[in-house]
Amino acid sequence: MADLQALAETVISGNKEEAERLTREAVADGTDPVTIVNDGLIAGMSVVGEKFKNNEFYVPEVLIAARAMHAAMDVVKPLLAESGVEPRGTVAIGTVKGDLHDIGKNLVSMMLEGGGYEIIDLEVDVSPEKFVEVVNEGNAQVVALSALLTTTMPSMKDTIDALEEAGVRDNVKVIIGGAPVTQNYADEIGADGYAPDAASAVDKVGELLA
Ligand code: B1M
Repeated sequence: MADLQALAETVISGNKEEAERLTREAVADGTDPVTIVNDGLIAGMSVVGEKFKNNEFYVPEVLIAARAMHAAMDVVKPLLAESGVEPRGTVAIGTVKGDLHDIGKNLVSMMLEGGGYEIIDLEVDVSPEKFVEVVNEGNAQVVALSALLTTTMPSMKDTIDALEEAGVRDNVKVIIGGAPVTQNYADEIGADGYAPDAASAVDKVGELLA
């Protein structure tokens, strides 16, 4: 019987090789890939998210844990595709126009992936038009906007306005975050949600899609 608690521990400690090995072992044991993801990988990343929230983990530990999670995910992904398992939702994420900071955005992206969401990563300096284009393609249920500069925060409002003008605002939930961003600002510009950190972003997206 696969030890999924041990698998979760390898994600928490960022032991990539062990995470891959235990995942292969679980697959060989016949453990359901969804159970591997939920009770091993997502369980591990949830602990990482909590530790990050409580300042017990810092950015490097989260990145190392995410790397282990990704490596293990690569082992199970083909099996998930075969069994027709749908992701919990698809999130189009990017740092807004004029802003090149991507460390926080990447953490949010990795935590969401660890939380079972499909990610469309638009990277940095993403224009409102680009977000509209992706929403128009119909794959994303959530648009996630990150900004680290007070001067680029207005791009968040521009993006929401552009979604409205394109007539697709009601098709998606918009979540925003980044060091200078607040719940008040989210309310002011009509975003559906705000999260102060990567782990809370996973909770918020879950809430918005519930
Ligand atoms: Co820049 N920079 N930077 N910088 N930089 C800040 C943000 C700044 C506060 C530094 C300072 O002056 N004290 C300041 C902004 C001031 C302001 O606007 N009030 C600043 C400035 C001014 C600039 C430049 C203009 C500097 C210059 O060239 N004169 C320039 C701008 C470039 C541009 O974007 N156009 C610039 C450039 C850079 C570097 C390229 C050198 C580098 C970025 C490298 C990279 O990202 N690849 C950089 C860095 C590293 C920083 C600091 C030091 C660290 C940012 C970071 O990565 N934090 C930053 C000072 C600081 O914050 N101490 C600073 C770690 C990261 C994990 O946290 O991104 O907050 P954070 O993400 C958190 C949460 O905010 C949240 O979750 C994450 C994890 O918990 N979160 C979300 C983030 N996005 C979210 C989205 C969500 C939900 C939660 O939902 C969608």
